Amino acid sequence: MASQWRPAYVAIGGNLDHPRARVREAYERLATLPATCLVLRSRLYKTRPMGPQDQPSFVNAAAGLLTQLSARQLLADLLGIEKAMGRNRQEQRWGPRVIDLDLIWILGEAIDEPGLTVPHPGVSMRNFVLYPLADIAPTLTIPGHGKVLELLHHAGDDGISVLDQDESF
Ligand code: A4P
Ligand code: MG
Repeated sequence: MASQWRPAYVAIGGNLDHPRARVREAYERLATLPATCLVLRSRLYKTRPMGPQDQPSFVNAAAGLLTQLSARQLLADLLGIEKAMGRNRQEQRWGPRVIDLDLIWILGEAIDEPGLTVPHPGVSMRNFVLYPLADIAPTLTIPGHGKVLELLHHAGDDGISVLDQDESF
């Protein structure tokens, strides 16, 4: 019997190699994952880097999926997309990257294992995750963290703006 379809949310970010185009490419690649439908796309946000400041601004976004994959299978596919898009794993922590795909939440899974923690532990501190997520899942409550809109108000809007269509980036 086929597995159930479950909602899942993926945070997308990058700041190298025309990041707006790379984020759009990530959406297209998410849409081709097996046993998965890309259902929702957030707006794109220009965000100040968390971590080292001597790197370009990031573009951040969030995708809403329906998937039959397990959290582990989905993470493996996300890492596969990062690799296919040229992500270099030798980077410094929180340094520049062409694309980063983080599994924020998937219905019914609470996992804390080496290599996979879901819900993503950093979600409540990161406005560059919460603003895009609020576009597509404003009523979501993330177990262990809280309601997306409340987390967003707490995190604030420092360094974050909706990416203007005309802005070259
Ligand atoms: N991993 C465990 N759980 C997960 C999960 N739920 N989703 C493991 C994705 N990966 C998960 O990931 C390292 C390992 O985490 C993976 O191999 C996977 O097995 P990574 O992407 O190489 O780690 P990272 O991204 O360098 O570090 P970390 O702590 O995950 O940081 P973040 O949160 O990804 O931050 N500034 C702005 N403005 N916007 C950004 O998007 N991103 C980062 C990276 C830094 N500064 C930023 C942004
Ligand atoms: Mg990551």
